[in-house]
Formats: sequence, structure tokens, C-alpha cells
Amino acid sequence: MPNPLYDTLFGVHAGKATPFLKLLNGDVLSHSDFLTMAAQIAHVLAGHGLKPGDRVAVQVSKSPEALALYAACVQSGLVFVPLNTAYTVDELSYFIENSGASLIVCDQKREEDLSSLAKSLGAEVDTLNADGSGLLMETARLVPECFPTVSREADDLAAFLYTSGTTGRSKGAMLSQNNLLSNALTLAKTWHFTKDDVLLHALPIFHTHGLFVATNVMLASDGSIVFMPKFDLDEIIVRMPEATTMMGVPTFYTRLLSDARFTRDLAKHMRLFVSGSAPLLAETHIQFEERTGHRILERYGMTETNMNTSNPYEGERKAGTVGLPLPGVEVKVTDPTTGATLPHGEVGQIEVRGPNVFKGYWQMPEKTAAELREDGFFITGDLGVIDADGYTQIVGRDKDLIISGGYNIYPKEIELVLDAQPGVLESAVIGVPHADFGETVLGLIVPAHDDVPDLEQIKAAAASSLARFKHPRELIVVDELPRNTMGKVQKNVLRDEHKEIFEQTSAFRGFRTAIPTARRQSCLRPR
Ligand code: MCA
Ligand code: AMP
Repeated sequence: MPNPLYDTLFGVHAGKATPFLKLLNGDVLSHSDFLTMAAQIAHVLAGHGLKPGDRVAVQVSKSPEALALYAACVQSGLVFVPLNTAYTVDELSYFIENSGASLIVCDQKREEDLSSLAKSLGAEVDTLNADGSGLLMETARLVPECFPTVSREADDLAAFLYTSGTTGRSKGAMLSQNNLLSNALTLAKTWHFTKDDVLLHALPIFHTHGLFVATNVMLASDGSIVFMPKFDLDEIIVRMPEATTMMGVPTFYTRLLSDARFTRDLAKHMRLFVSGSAPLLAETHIQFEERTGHRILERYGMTETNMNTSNPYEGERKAGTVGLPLPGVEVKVTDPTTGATLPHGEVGQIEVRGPNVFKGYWQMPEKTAAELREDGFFITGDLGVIDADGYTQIVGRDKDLIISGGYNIYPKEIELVLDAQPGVLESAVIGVPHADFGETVLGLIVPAHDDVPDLEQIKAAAASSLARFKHPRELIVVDELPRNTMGKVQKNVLRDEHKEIFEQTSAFRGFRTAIPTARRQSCLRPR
């Protein structure tokens, strides 16, 4: 029975003893071992009574079993809904409820917290821990090693990835089999991946970059992966000699450059370094080339679209640009007011169309209609310009978004938490430059009347409801927020005023406590 995504990325490897996942403890999982694990998990999923199209919400640490769970969902025709491991129970509840998940797979530590929610929603819970233990694999080991692949059409949904919105409510981006497959095949070809490639994989697997770009490309090209639970500078340096390629967010590359062990000699055999998810400073691109002789290949994508543009594999990789449209993808820059296409050289909103573009937001037809045009063009919310050679440069964002170490943070979500605290009249959350994370979160608070807000209490409230990476690095109390004539908070003014609060010159991880003049009281997050 056909299942394009499973057949092309997974099924094609049936019976192959070739290495797929190279683990840090020296173990190697062959393609065939991996497919067996996935098939056994698929039996467990069937045992939960799941039917094609049902959603499986997954918050588990990165492990071979977690990746096999993704493969099992594809093989079973289920919709995989991966969730950031940093999310709090509050945050998870929304995703689980909104997606209408029939099964939640989580770490045993979270089981108790999520069981009552699951019960109220009629969902089941299964467990998978970071070391592969838990009920899921205990059951999987007892069932047959082959699973009859469930038939799917190219347009059937394969995954929901949640992406936050300017209103603070996250939206489930519906991705079809063909959205994922077309992009994986295009990227593998464009970036010249072959079975001889070994990828250093230190990205999380709950986002597009680590799952649909890094993993799917390696599956599509038959190569192998040095599979790391997380980014660890020492491990990257130790394992680089056996790799040919690496994919990462800019923080990976600035951290590598901050280490004297990362030399031209260490990187000389490498074929390709790819960067994305956040802007790579031209300065980093240049320093990297000076150190290693390699020009990082920068590409541009979104949760809703997978990858859209890429600097060329052969040809000029222009620092500060995200390159050319990928084969089959159209990119244009339009006037935000009229939607008219602008000539090259003019700044406007970036729109993209192609087989990579998602099917819409789950149960949010108005939001889908606002961003996905009837002619198939998706309005990205990024501002850019296309140069005379066709390269796209991202010059800003039309959306209120902070990207910290490759994680997207929507200020509204944090402002809602801050505004709800005693003594707070209103707040504004902005992104400010940060040497390690590119941008980081700064919260500005206007007290109600003559109250002095308790910043420790506010910090604690943020900590209980928001994932760690969203916590403001600093809270500053101000008398008022700057507004334009329409009454809208001028975040550009605030960003400009506070742009030097975390000095850019410090080595990675370093950040200091500059005293902004506007501040009456502030609270630095302890590290
Ligand atoms: C960890 N922390 C962070 C972040 N990561 N804070 C802000 N931003 C972050 N990104 C917190 C930790 O909880 C910790 O808190 C403190 O900051 C320092 O942790 P540290 O050990 O330095 O961080 P780390 O564990 O080394 O993680 C940094 C990281 C990681 C390696 C950059 O965030 C990462 O892997 N980022 C990649 C994200 C990604 O894959 N994005 C792709 C999205 P404390 O010490 O206070 O407890 S897909 C996408 O964007 C599109 C589609 C695309 O184009 O790819
Ligand atoms: P996400 O919400 O995770 O889908 O993030 C998508 C956003 O990340 C895009 O809309 C861009 O703003 C940003 N992004 C991704 N790749 C790049 C890049 N190479 N340069 C600048 N911004 C990027």
C-alpha cells in the first residue's frame, strides 16, 4: 500500500545493515535496526486504538527511540505533533488540547502531570524517557518486528508543528506528506548529499530544522548521522573528524569560533556547514571562512514552509543573504499594503509558494486566510529585498518575533503573563542583541499607580508558566511606554534604547549588567 513519505524516506532502507545513527556511547544503529524499532512502536500505537489521521502529541528527549516514534507515526498514517522539551505543563496543555491528540507520549516524570488532562480529553498516555526506558519501548519489545504500512496520499497530513502567533495563541501548522518529502528530496539534491555523508546532528528533533531538514535529508540520501542528545561543544569537536557535514543555528557557529580547538585542520575534511533558523551575522560568516576556509551555506525557512531559499552549493555564497529560491519554490517581495509585487532592489514582505508550503493552521481558518493567499502564496511576515542576482536578503520582520538561539519567542505570550501580575499596569517585551543567542528577551514593566512591582514574584510567575528560553533575561521598570499617534507601543524605539544592555563583545555565555538610564529598578535573571 503506498505511503509516499514512509516509502521514500524509510521503507527504502528495509533490510540494509548500513549505519544510520552513530551514538555518543559508540553504539551504531543500522537502517534496518531503526526500521525494526519503528515497526514495533507502530504496533504499540495501533494497540492504543489509533486510526490514520489521529494526532500523537510527543514531548520526549532526543533519542533514537524518539526518532523511531516519528517514523512509526509516518508508517501508521498518524499525525506527529512534536513539542519542545522545555515547555511547562501549562504550555503543553494548550498544545495537547488544541491538537485534539488521542495519545500523549511523555517522559515518566511528566506522566502524573499530564494524566488528568489526558483523561479529561479522552486521550491515552504512554511514556518514553531520555535513555529509551519507559512503557512504550517495554511494550514494543514484545511485539512483531514488521508492521503493515498504512496507505496515505501525498496530500494527507503527516505532522503539526506549533508556531506562536502575534496574538499569543500558538497555531498548529498542518504539514502534509508531500510538504516534507518534496523539501527533503530537494535539499538532499541541492546540497549534494550522498550515502557517504556523515552529519553532525546536535539540533533538537522537535522543530523543522533538526527533524525535517537534518534528519529527513539524511534519510533521503542514505547517509549516517552522529546523533547527539544536544549541542555540546566538546562532543562536536571530538566527533568532527568522522563527519562530513554539519547543520546548525548561528549560535552553534559562534560557539565553535569561540573555541581555540576549532581549527582549520579540524575542519579541513568537512564538505559543508549549513546555517539557518536565525540570521547569521556577515561577521560570523567572514570569521568562519578566515578560520576554516569554509563558507557557511545559509538558507531560509519557516515552520509553515520548510525551506524556501538557499545559498548555492556551487557558486557564490553571499554573506548576509539567504540565497536563491530552491528548485520548485517561488519567492517574491510585495508591498505590504497592496500586495503588489515589487521590483528587485525594493524592500517589502517576503511571500513564498511551492510544494513545501503548508496546508493551513489547524482549526484556524481566519488565520490561515490572513496569511495564505488563495493563489498559494504564503505571507511569511519577514521583510526582505531581492538583489539583481536573485539573492534574497532578510532585512527585518513585519511580525513581532524574537529569535533566541534559534528558538522563536512571541512577545505577546510573555506580555500576557507579565500584565497579569499584581502591581503591573502594562508591559512590553522586546528582543535585544545577545552575543551567544543572537537576540534575547528583555521585559519592560509599567507599574500600576504608585505600586512598586515585586520583580522576584513576577519572575517566579513567568517561570511557572513559560519555558525557560522565554524568560526575560532582565526586567526593567519604566514610567511609561513610548507610543505612536495611533497609541501603538513603539517597540523599535525601545529596541534602540536598550540595544546595548547585553554587551556584544563578551565571549559566548557572557552577559553583563549594564545600567540603562531609563531604569528605576531591575531584576536580572540569575544564571
Ligand atoms: C537554552 N536556553 C536558552 C536557549 N537554549 N535561552 C534562550 N534561548 C535559547 N535558545 C536556556 C537554558 O535553559 C539555560 O537556562 C540557559 O539558557 C543557558 O543554557 P545553555 O547551556 O547555554 O544552552 P544550551 O542548552 O547549550 O542551548 C543553546 C542552544 C539551543 C544549543 C543554542 O537553544 C539549541 O539547540 N537551539 C536550536 C534551536 C532550533 O533547533 N531551532 C530551529 C527551529 P538556565 O541555565 O538558566 O537554566 S526551526 C526554525 O526556526 C525554522 C523552520 C528554520 O529555518 O530552521
Ligand atoms: P519558525 O517560527 O521557527 O518557523 O521560524 C521562522 C523564522 O525564522 C522566519 O520567518 C525568519 O524570521 C527566521 N529565519 C529562519 N531562517 C533564517 C535565516 N537564515 N536568516 C534570518 N532569519 C531566518
